[in-house]
Amino acid sequence: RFKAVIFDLDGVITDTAHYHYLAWKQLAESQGVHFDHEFNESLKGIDRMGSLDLILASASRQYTPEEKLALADVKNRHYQELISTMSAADLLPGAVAALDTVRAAGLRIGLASVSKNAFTVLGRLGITDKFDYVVDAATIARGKPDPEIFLRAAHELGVAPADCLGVEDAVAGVAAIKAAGMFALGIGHPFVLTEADVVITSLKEFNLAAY
Ligand code: B16
Ligand code: MG
Repeated sequence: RFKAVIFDLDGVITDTAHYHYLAWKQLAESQGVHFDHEFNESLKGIDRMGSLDLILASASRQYTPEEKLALADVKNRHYQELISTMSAADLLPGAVAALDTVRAAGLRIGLASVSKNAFTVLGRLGITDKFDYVVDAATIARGKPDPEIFLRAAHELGVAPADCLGVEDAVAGVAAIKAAGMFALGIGHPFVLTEADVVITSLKEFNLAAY
């Protein structure tokens, strides 16, 4: 019944959350801010500057916009160093099979990641050509939970939002899919992704015919 499937990247197709964790932790601690896995969870799906603002909210002083840009850049360079060794071995179980199932069913495939490193990550994973359209996060004004990125993907794929299935692991991402008027498949736990139409544990359980 769907005409397109729009995937999130981090936490759905690959797990870059750990690399974000390492890079943000070093940055946070350099500013005297405690950073742990729980904090990292709350940053899932939130864009770079939004994440930095959440971290610096616990700092003991105010930062100028210039200082913030410089800190975001330090984090990003560390993150880029960490992802530079990624390979197809970093694909999450079931991810390629899910993409191939969607392709075989004749549906269009989009990627809606707010990561400005998404093109690099897709390249390292070796799956760039599996997508008909990849949103360039640099051209998105409002991050998730705003529906902008999912609406852009649908528009560029030439499919009405109501005919799209969105796949997300983050609360903010599921909210963005629902706000876009799409069917939301959550990857994670139903107690967490309460807004999703269906929740599965990983793409290993992906069953297009069931939604
Ligand atoms: P970058 P997604 C998001 O990707 C991550 O979940 C989030 O933790 C990260 O801060 C954001 O990308 C921005 O990433 O610093 O590389 O631009 O889940 O939308 O694929
Ligand atoms: Mg994600």
